[in-house]
Amino acid sequence: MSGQTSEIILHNYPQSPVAEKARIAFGIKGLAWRDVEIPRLAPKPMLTQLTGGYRRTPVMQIGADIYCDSACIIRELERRFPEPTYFPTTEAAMMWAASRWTDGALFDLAVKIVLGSAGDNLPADFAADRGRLYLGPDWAAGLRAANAALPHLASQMRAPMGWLNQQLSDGRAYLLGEAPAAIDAQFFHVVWFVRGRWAQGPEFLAEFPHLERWERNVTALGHGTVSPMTPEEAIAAAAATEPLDPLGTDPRDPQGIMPGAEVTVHPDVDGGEQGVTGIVTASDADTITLARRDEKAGNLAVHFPRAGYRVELHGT
Ligand SMILES: N[C@@H](CCC(=O)N[C@@H](CS)C(=O)NCC(=O)O)C(=O)O
Repeated sequence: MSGQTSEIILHNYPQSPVAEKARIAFGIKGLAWRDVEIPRLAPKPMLTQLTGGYRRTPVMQIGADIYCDSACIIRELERRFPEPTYFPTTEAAMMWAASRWTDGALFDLAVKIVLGSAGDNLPADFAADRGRLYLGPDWAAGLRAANAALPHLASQMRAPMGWLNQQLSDGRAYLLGEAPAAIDAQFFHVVWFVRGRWAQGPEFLAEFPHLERWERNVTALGHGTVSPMTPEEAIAAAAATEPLDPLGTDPRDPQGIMPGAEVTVHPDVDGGEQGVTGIVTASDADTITLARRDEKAGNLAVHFPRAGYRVELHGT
């Protein structure tokens, strides 16, 4: 059965910068979507019922297809809604490559600045949750180290903000010219986080007038057309349909991953997170799809990016 006509649902919460990236991505394509607000802290039982254990934000759902991670979301939106494209120039490879850095090292740096500068003002449960997720088992020491290193961390953020400011100084509306691209959303979410959640963020960014003009342009793209939905409605929407037909198999897979294999997928970082187990229905260099079944939501297809995720084959 086709999930093509199902509504787009984003499981997210307002303060999440990675969700802001997805919301801007909806804005670029002018899409209508339903907004399911999830808790900021685990456990998130209604979300993990759909994902099979993945608890990060955001997760996109279209019918019984569940897309984990903003890169997977952007890739799927481009596949289903090619116009206007997220890749308005001929440098899509450069954009994907740069996004591995915006979503990885640059985002982690912003997290260290935001959490490190908050010091003792962070609620204990939030500090423990995000500390473990981003700073590893010894996160309390990591937070203290970030707090002690704030001027250094700011210097690491200042250089790339300067690069963007310089590129934008010719008056272009967006990073690649007059058309917004995925890379605008991918850089913007970090700047949005630094501005909104670091007390010194606005003063720090005031050094970069072209960047600030770009921030206003990206903000003006908006979030598409959004209307709220309850988690119960989202689960019912999954139950009402079947996942899309799987996209294909890959005889060159370096791990020998083939349809029918049982696997567990984890973010490839030491975040202490639960993996998601299921049966592979499709995989290629960019995406892996697992079939799983939930008592209430029925048959589901859960999609992950390959880059940044570890796939463990059972029985090997
Ligand atoms: N690589 C993931 C990262 C997602 C991520 O780390 N999101 C943050 C929120 S901005 C998160 O999940 N924090 C913990 C939570 O929301 O439970 C993506 O691009 O979607």
